[in-house]
Amino acid sequence: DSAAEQAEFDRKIAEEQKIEPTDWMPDDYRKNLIRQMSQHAHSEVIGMQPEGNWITRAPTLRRKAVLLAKVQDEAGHGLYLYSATETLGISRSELIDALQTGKAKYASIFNYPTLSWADVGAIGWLVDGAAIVNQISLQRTSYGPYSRAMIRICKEESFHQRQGYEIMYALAKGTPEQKQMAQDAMNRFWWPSLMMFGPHDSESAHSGRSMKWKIKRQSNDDLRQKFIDQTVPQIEVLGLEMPDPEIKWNEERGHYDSGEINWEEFYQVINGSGPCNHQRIKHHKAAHDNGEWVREAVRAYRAKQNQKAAE
Ligand code: FAQ
Repeated sequence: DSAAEQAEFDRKIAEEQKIEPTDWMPDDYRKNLIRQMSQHAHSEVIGMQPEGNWITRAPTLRRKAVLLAKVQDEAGHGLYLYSATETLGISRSELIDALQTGKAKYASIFNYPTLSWADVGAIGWLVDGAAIVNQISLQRTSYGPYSRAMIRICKEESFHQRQGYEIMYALAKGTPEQKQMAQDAMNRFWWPSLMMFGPHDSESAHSGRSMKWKIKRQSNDDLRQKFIDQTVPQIEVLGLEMPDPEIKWNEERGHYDSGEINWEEFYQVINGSGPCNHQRIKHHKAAHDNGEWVREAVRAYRAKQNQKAAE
């Protein structure tokens, strides 16, 4: 009966056991997971666009090969996460539809344009860097398929972060013009990277329940602080100026203090009015429509196999 099922679910969560697709779970747990995991999947897929923009213009063959591989990895992460989401009983086409009609969000960061080659470095370093901090925490999430996806994805994201930092390092130690490009890219991507962690804990609608269910293991603000603390020394190694004049080591807290995020900008971007929101969805729709022949071929093949099996 449902009281016993709920008790069994609660016991598993309390004892750090994973919830698996065939296990009973509360409806709201399932819904909240579908929401977060699908938005995570959409982020990976939409996230291919800003960097994809530079594949044809990468400065060397080596940089091009690395970037191509990195963007392909993001596609893989997206597909991996869609599959994990489908284990909760929702179809891929429903998920894609929610993205294209604006019902489902994707990470705000991907609504900013990539204006120079240095942006590719800044994205790998800061955006993948922020993604890893969040995803390392999610390796311990309570839903089995999501947790296992995170373990695999983090390994690849670490490589992405390193390749981005290496691009930034080359530019920051290069000519004055190159150093300026690196500075400009970091300045533009710094604040949007901090926004990736979501609103302050006090404003976070889903955090309470997600923490209780152990879907989320650390709060938005704690993860953001962790990212700032690990990234500031990297800025120092690059020899760039701080993107935020209020960044300052706080001996008492044992953390860096920093300035306040522009939350008005954050809400504008997540509600569809960022610099590239329209362009990103338009591009996704076009790519999806162009791929219809593949889905048609899959359906025809499946029908043929079914017919053969029936004969
Ligand atoms: N952007 O109540 P909360 C990557 C929404 S990594 C857009 O705090 P929650 C790798 C939130 O969805 C990026 N929307 O929500 C890569 C909710 O709206 P809803 C993807 C945001 O879920 C690198 C509302 O605000 N990573 O792609 C954002 O408890 C380079 C209220 O917020 C993940 O998705 C935002 N920044 O906490 C790829 C990680 N922040 O759904 C290519 C998994 C908040 O009610 C290139 N997700 N919102 O309409 C999470 O950890 C969580 O979902 C948070 C938000 C922390 C993002």
